[in-house]
Amino acid sequence: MDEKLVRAMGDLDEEGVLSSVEAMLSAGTEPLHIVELCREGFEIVGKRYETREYFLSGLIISDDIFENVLGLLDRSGCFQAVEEEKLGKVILGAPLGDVHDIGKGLVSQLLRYSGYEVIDLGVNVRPAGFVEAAAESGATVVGISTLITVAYESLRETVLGFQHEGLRESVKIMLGGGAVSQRVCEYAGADAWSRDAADAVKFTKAFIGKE
Ligand code: B12
Repeated sequence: MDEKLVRAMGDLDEEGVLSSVEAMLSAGTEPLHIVELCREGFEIVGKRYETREYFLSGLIISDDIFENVLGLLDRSGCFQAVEEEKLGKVILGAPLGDVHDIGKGLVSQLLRYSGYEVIDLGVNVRPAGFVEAAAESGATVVGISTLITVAYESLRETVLGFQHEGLRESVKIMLGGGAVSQRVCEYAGADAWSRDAADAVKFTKAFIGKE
């Protein structure tokens, strides 16, 4: 079943993807596992784009298909919102030069459902945009989602921006998205990185120190 979903996503077979997701939900599969399989499918799409088997339209179609997967997950009520006191504020955004926002959206949902207030700055956010938002809101955690390599420089500039404003000690910065790695984290001078949306919640809990 897992392989079928990954393959259908890679093949841009919307019907195949949605029927697999429906079957998995009925069988009680963890929604985050479904998301992870879709992410693997997206990787196939990305590779086919690199080898010119797919074009930009292929990337756009994969996004559309995933929107429908999210619709199914939402309707099944598996992402349950928690109504409780906000545990802290987290700023999220994609850096300057990057318009990918699917992973960021997932991270945002998970953080919200874990009781954190999310200030989502959207995509293509200037370094100063992150710094200003943290200064204005008092948020102490910033998450930056990066899918393309051209955005590495703006990651570094964002971290430097916090330093210049004297906020680096009070704000923790986590990176995520397909283009990040330990080396990128070190280059940018961030505090943590992961390619797993659930880690955004783990990091935030550790940074803010509340459960
Ligand atoms: C869908 C897609 C698009 C869609 C995006 C739609 C949208 N609303 O986001 C569209 C069509 C807009 C698009 C555009 C482009 N794309 Co594109 N796209 C993809 C694709 C196929 C999937 C991306 C995706 O959403 N994956 C699924 C999500 C769930 O994964 P994720 O973001 O990594 O998130 C997970 C984790 O990383 C983590 N996470 C995410 N954020 C965070 C944050 C924190 C703090 C933490 C802890 C965790 C975390 O949680 C998520 C769940 O586990 C990838 C291929 C790939 N391998 O990823 C290419 C890819 C990213 N795109 C690529 C390219 C080249 C482009 C374009 C330049 C194409 C063009 N010629 O115009 C433009 C970029 C424009 C720009 N300036 O940004 C390249 C980038 C190559 C590179 N080295 O830089 C890729 C890798 C394809 C490839 N292999 O060539 N794209």
